[in-house]
Amino acid sequence: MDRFDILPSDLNKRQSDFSRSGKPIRGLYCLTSEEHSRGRSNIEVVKAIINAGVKIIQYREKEKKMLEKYNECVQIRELTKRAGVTFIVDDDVDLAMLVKADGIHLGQDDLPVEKVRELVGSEMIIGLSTHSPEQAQDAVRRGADYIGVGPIYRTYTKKDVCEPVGLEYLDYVVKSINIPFVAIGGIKESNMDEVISRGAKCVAMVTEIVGAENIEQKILNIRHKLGESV
Ligand code: 3NM
Repeated sequence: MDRFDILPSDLNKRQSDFSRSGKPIRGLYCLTSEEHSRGRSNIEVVKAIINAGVKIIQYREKEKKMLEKYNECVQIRELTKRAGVTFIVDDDVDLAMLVKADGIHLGQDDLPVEKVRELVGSEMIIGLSTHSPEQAQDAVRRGADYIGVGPIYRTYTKKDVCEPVGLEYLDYVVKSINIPFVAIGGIKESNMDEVISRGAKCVAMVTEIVGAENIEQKILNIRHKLGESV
């Protein structure tokens, strides 16, 4: 059997785009990356993202010192809370808990989902990056609230990224996994139609947004393509 084959038991699973805590995982999902932000600070970028109506933001900074990350996350928590935006912190469980983020996003080499759940409780959203059908099934078994599915296309934004998993893995997740998922990796305004037409309801973009000359206009174009009223 091919690894992308759909098992009969997987069929007819209804895919939800809500996490267990009731927060929607859909639409445009934005991530910070100051090194790609054309000299703008993360806070400036987050303000523009919120102004343009995005409902999920992940704080992702691999190189900064923890104190700087903490100070930025405190500000972003305040901004997102006021705007009713879901705020997810990448990797750092302690940081996510301290700033009372809505969620934590983990990678395959981070702490196990079920152990993080013991720490954060049932209300916090736990997302897990996955790159294969086996990892997606494992994420569901471990109790992840949503999975990242990628990289769909080639990307140079993530340092230790694997080869693109392509649209075949996306098709597998659409048909076989019944928790929300976020398609990620090399997704742009120019290629997002391909991802959406295959069933992705939530698309994550880093450089396409933070590196845009006019962040708000870029987001409005993308939200329009997603069928949102802007
Ligand atoms: N995670 P861009 S790809 C943060 O495949 C991240 O899990 C990925 O950046 C994964 O939108 C990626 O600039 C980087 O291509 C995505």
